[in-house]
Amino acid sequence: MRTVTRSNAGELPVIKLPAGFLLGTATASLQIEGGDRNNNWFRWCESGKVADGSHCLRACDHWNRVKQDIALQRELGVNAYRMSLEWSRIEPREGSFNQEVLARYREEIQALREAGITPMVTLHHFSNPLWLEDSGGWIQRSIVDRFGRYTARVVETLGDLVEHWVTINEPGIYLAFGYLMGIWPPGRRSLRCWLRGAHNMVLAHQEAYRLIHAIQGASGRPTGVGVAHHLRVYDPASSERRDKRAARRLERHFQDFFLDRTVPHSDFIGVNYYSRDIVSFSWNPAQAFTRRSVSRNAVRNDLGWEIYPEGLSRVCTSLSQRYTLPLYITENGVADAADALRTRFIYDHLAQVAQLLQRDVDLRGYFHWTLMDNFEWAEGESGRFGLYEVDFDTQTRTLRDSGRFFGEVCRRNGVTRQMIRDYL
Ligand code: IFM
Repeated sequence: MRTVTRSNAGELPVIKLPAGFLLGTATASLQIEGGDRNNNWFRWCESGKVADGSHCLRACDHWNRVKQDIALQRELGVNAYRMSLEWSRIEPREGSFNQEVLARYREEIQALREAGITPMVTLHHFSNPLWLEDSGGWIQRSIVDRFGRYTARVVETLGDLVEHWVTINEPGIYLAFGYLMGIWPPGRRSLRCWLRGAHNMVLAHQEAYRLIHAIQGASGRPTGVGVAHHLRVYDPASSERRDKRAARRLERHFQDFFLDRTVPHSDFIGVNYYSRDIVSFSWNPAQAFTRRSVSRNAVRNDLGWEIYPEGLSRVCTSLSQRYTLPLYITENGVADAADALRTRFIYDHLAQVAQLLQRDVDLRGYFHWTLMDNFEWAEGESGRFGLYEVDFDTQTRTLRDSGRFFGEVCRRNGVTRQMIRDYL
């Protein structure tokens, strides 16, 4: 497959996306809302475990700026938005639901719809209420009923406004970082916990899928339910058998495990695609006997991740060969504070989307990560993925050049010759 580089910008193909294709941005509640002290990440930040010392209590203050942030999306011209709900706000104490919070989310979603923006709503995106974290979180079997109860309440309240539901965001990442490597809350390093968590997340998704369909079906509403999977390309460092097996092992444990068990209980597959890893065998059992590195000469983002657009095609092609469900790119983006790479990043990944569509892969939408710089978990405020730059002290949002480009992509449903001349 041809890699497009700056030197051949003159011959870049135009991109036309099909009518009805969802184009928008993605965010997560904990990363943008700010102001919530009742979740596991609040406590993690309090204990000083975020690289740059920043705190999710600040984030983008979106909780108080919902209208302003919807206006940003109107300015871009998106027709869709992937957002998540903060469980710790909705159910601050076990079994007690906050109607005001649900009403606020309802207002937000209603406002999106009035602006012509289709919402895709995620129920769990890495953050847990403290009561849940303190009573065993995802390693207790009770999580299945707890997640089900929360899901049912949300869908009963918001179901008339939302057709697309993501139950869980990136189960593989959440569990690996929180339960195996210990670099996210709850900071565990235990294979046993990881296995129990993985099993429970699958069951929780299956239960949520069943409940959402039961509730929506009873009202005759069209509904799609899926998981947003973090899918990377794992390429072996050499043709040696042990490197190949190491790459395959990562794919199996951190990706296929969740795909194989959730796809039969899903209506679509969400693909969060960012990068690839070069994998070699290592004797380190804590890393599943693998070592990951970045391909030599690779263009890297601010966090050192390789920019590898072809990987998006490889991941989606493989999914379309293995499963029959429609795909959404539920996340794709780049940490790039200087905005030196993002425009080209977007173009190159959308070019892959266009190729996939030409090959009849059932791909229905693309959500760019992310609307605005936000709280990037263990990296804090220094991982800058936004189409809008955020000054966290003043909460000023400023459209980056790449944001201007993405806005034109949304308004024109593709990339024209003129846009290639102007931006690339
Ligand atoms: O910010 C995260 C997001 O919460 C989940 N997917 C990857 C993004 C960038 O790291």
